[in-house]
Amino acid sequence: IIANWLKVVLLDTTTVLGELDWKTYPVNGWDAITEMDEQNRPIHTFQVCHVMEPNQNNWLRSGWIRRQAAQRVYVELRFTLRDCNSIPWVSGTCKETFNLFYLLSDEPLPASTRFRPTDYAKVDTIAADESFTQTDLGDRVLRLNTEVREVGPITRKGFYLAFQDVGACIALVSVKVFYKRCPSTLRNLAAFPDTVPHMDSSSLVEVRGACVENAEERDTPKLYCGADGDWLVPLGRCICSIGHEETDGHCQACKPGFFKAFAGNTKCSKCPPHSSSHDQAATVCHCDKSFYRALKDPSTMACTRPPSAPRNLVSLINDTALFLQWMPPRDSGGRKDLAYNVLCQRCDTSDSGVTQCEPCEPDLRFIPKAVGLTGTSVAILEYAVHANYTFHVEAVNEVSGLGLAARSLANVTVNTHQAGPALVGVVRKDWASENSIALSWEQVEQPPADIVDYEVKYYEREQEQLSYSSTRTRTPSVVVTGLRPSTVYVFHVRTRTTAGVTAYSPNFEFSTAAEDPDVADQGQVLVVVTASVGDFSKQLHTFLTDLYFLLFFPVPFSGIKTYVDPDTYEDPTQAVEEFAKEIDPSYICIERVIGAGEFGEVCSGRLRLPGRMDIPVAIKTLKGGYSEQQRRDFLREASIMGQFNCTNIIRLEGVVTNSKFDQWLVYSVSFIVMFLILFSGRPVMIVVEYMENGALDSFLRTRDGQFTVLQLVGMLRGIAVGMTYLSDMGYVHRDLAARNILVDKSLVCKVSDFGMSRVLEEDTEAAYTATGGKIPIRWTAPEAIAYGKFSTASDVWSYGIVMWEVMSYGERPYWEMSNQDVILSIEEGYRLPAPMGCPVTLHQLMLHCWQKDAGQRPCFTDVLSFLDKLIISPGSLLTLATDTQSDSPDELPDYPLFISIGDWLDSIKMSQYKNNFLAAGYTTLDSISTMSTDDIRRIGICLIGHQRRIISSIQSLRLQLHHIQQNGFQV
Ligand code: ACK
Repeated sequence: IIANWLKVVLLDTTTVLGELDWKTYPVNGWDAITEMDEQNRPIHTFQVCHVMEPNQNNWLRSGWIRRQAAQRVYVELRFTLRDCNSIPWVSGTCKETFNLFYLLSDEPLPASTRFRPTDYAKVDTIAADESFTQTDLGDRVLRLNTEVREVGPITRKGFYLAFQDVGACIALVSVKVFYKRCPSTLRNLAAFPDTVPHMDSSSLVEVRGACVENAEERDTPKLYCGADGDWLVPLGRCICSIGHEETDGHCQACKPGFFKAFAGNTKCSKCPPHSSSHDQAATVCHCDKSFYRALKDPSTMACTRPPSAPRNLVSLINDTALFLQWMPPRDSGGRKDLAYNVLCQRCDTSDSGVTQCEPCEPDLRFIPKAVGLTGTSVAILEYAVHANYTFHVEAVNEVSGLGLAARSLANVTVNTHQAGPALVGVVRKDWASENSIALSWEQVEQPPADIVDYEVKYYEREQEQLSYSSTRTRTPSVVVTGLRPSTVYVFHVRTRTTAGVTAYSPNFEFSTAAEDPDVADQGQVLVVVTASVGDFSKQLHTFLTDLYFLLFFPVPFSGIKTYVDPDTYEDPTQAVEEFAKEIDPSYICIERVIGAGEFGEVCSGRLRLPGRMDIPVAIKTLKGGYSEQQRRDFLREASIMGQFNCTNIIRLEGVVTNSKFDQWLVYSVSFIVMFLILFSGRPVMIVVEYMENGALDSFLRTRDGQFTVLQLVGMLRGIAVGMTYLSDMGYVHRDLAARNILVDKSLVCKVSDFGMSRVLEEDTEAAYTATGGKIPIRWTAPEAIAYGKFSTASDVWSYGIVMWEVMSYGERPYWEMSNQDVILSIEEGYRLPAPMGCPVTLHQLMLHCWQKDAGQRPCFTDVLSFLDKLIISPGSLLTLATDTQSDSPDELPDYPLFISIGDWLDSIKMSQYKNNFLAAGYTTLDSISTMSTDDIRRIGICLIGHQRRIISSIQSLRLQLHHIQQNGFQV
């Protein structure tokens, strides 16, 4: 039951103001008594009390009562009935009940109608509950009874009630006639009208509800009106429409600032970030200015905007491919669907100095693709040489282009000057058979770098380059096989030099010979043709895969040359002559001094060889007043460097050994340089390629935290390529360290500083060992320190240290520990922990390089292929080494508080954070030694550079504590 019935009164004798006009039969049976109450309202009472006389049959009949909507009515009687025993001398005729009757009629009976008791139907015999009630005092009080009887069904428009007395003593105080209705109600957002129950008490009235305003029907809302006027069994429901929510059974409009996009009984939601609704009943919140919603975005999602431009876009160009790398934009616009598009333009400057740009040629290949990149790098193949490309990397998301906002572009201009024109003259057909064509060509120009091979690309002319094939040859001729008879093929050739690929030659068209019918019948030829042409796309795929790996991961040229130690020459000058080109000083233009070495200044300048473009170079000079030994030591490096030819090894352009200083005066452009030359007597110089970013260690220190892990791994890969080359040549570097790696403008890292004996004199890191040699302790493998056992394996150890330097942005290995302590710690098994933000895989590689047993360390080829795997699946770089882990074998001891937190922070120039540590409860060095990067962040140190410095110092502290635990505390 869900609602209380509604009472509709048809008659109430207590409220009838005038005469009741009820009839009595016989006239002296019932007595109508009307008294006035204190408010002067009539009280109608009917009495009868003929208890002493036998055979009583007194009737009292009401007026005609209109039934209205009633189907069944209720009669409520209030009366007193005397107990026969209470009447003295009462005879046996005394009764204690009376009878209730009714008569249906559509209208009042005419006054003349004779009263006939038989016309009336009996409802019930009414008895009193108890005629008298005993009071506490023992008095008997007449008690008022209330009895209710149901009368019906009422099938006519009205009815009469009649009361039959058969000899009782009754006072009928009030008669109330009413019927029940189910009241109008709201249920499940539907309104139900008030409803009269069915006349048959066992059946229910089904009522359909109407949805309230701003609601809509889901399942037909229904209620059932029961006979007693109660609502039963609610079914179905309505729900508030969009823009409205339920409040107190109604659907109210959403307030401004709120919205509801779907019909349902949910509340209005607050407008998501960057959106608002100004009116009531909003079904959607509109995005604020410069914010947007993509088509697929749900209305509950915050409005977003296009990302900002990619950051730190750099280009890298190696032998055959051009790489672009960048960092994600600072602002992703609040979305996760960030992608990048690479747009390319080729800009050429005419002789008159006007630069014209046009879209790049369509055959430029982008790997993996140019549009919709999700990673932050792309490789570009098939670019033309001697061209200026401008690449725009655009960061986009689903809302890019929706507004008027400018595009988020980062630009980089790449100049592909390093290779040269096609180098191939006319391509001639030497002979042709049905299935083969032999071609040859001439090399027209002096190549700028050594020729690796030629690539011949060909396709059937009729196929218009839908698919093509290609082949390689080391000589300027080739026999292309697997062709179809009588078919015209288009060929073009390009040269691959160690400096990159050239542009393709123009197209040359040649036809295969006509088919010889005798031979064609022989299945063998057919087989060849199907194998080569039918399987074309598979071949192409294999070829492209090979090419991809060749371009991305060129394996250094190995096993052909071996390194010749210049010390094996009786006269070291001979070695210089053999391996280093003598440069006429008039070709060198010195511009400025960029550094100082042990032997003299290092300058930058330009080298202008006749017939060649001038190139930027670094010029190492030998101080004036040098001894013959110094001159030999100085030039020793050139005779070593001159033997190498690898992208990741600093390239020797040549040496100046026998010049006259007056020649120099003409060519030096700066006063300092002129001065320098004037005082250096006969200048001796080593000219090497210019590396714009200088030494790797200082380069990283000034760009703390600015590279992606992938960029750092790219640098490490370059160094590994250089070291693989050196180890293949049989050369042991002995002083591999970040300070001896140079970085060019495209972030290509090259190994430099050759000629160990000299280098170590110069290297401020080198210290004398017990055996008297001078060794850079922190970078050197233990067996090399202990017994001078230098090998490629000891270079691998140093490579591990370089990895650590790179990943920690130029931190000093083993921090401020003394050399002696470093040696002892290594001996005890301690190894450098992973720098902050270093992927665990890279730290594992470092630990692998630092195995005590040299035989267990990886070789450089292993290192290189490991790094290549990481680059191909950069997901492997996502797990970072946890920085709380202790790399020491045992737990740290309790140790005394040597210095205060304040002193410690002062010592690392981070004094500004004293309060952060103290406020967070870090008051002892003991407590900070277990802090992680997260802890550092939590106490409010947000700058990455500062986090790195503090974490690094904590690691160093941990190491020192471990050392103290092992060896005791020495002041
Ligand atoms: O860190 P840097 O700028 O890089 O300072 C040192 C300095 O000369 C003394 O060695 C810089 N340097 C050495 N070789 C080159 C080179 N090939 N290109 C550019 N800078 C060089 C080195």
